[in-house]
Amino acid sequence: FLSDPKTVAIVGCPFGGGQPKPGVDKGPIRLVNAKLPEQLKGLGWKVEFNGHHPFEEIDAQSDPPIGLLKNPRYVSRACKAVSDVVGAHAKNGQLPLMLGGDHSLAMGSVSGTLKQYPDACVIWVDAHADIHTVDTTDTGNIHGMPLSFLLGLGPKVSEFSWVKPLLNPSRLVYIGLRSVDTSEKRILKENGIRAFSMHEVDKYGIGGVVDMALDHVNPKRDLPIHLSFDVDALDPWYAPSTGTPVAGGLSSREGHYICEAIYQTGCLVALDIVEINPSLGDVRSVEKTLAVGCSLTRAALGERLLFTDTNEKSASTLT
Ligand code: 6HN
Ligand code: MN
Ligand code: MN
Ligand code: MN
Repeated sequence: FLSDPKTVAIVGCPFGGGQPKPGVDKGPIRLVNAKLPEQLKGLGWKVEFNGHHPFEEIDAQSDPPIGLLKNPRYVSRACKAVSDVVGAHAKNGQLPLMLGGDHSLAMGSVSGTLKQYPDACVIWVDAHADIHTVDTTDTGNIHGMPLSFLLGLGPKVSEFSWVKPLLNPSRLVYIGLRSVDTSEKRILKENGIRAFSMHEVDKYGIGGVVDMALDHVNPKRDLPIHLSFDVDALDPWYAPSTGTPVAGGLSSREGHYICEAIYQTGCLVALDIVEINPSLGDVRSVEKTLAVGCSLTRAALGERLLFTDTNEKSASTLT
């Protein structure tokens, strides 16, 4: 799916309007300062990064809630911008890497991917289902809702009319869930959406879960894959600096295994790494979370524990 030389286009999204905690907008800046672009170059990628996306602020007065939805215009405009940028990179044969910022941004990134690849499937790695509709949300935080917009579920909100319901429920699969609201469970059931919670990870092991998830959304391993990775899928031990941590999550290796296995399909066309909040926790927690964010990204872009298939020279000198 990607052009040669394989290029990753970093879409830095300093944005936190989809949730209430300050600081998540600094996630992408800190990931880039931690030398993520250089690390990806080290894996053999050409890296395009033209600075973080400048989102225009909207003052709270001109952005009152719509129903329960908080900052609806701010979130909608930011996501529309992300959709356009991600779509353009995908069209160029580049792999867009969206660095959040909060998970509402995936409304934009997944929209951009689906514009270019209408048959793409989405693998959503998260503690949460992020599928509340306008009717079911109890917090009004839009980072808990992006999938309902992408799937076209629930009442329409004209502010978000640019989001086309391009995602078929059969092309979505979750891994890592453990905090799913009652109304979200109903939505998953009604729409027949396949989900592998931590219970299934415990029962089948991460290898079995990833195989089953891929068999469900991508049985012949020939469809493009958008991987949307919320770092709160990891246990808070490994990713403490995040806004909605939930105990009992993926181990560091389980998270990396998901990324490695998806890379190995050769079908990955877009990646989101979201919800790192460097304002939460002590210095050590922040360092830990940024480091795991970088290494998950490297794993999804081809880093191997033994040899990297993108740098055969180093593999052959080792033998
Ligand atoms: N995330 N279900 C909760 C809510 O507010 O609707 C939590 C959402 C968390 C969203 O972590 O991306
Ligand atoms: Mn999420
Ligand atoms: Mn989450
Ligand atoms: Mn909720």
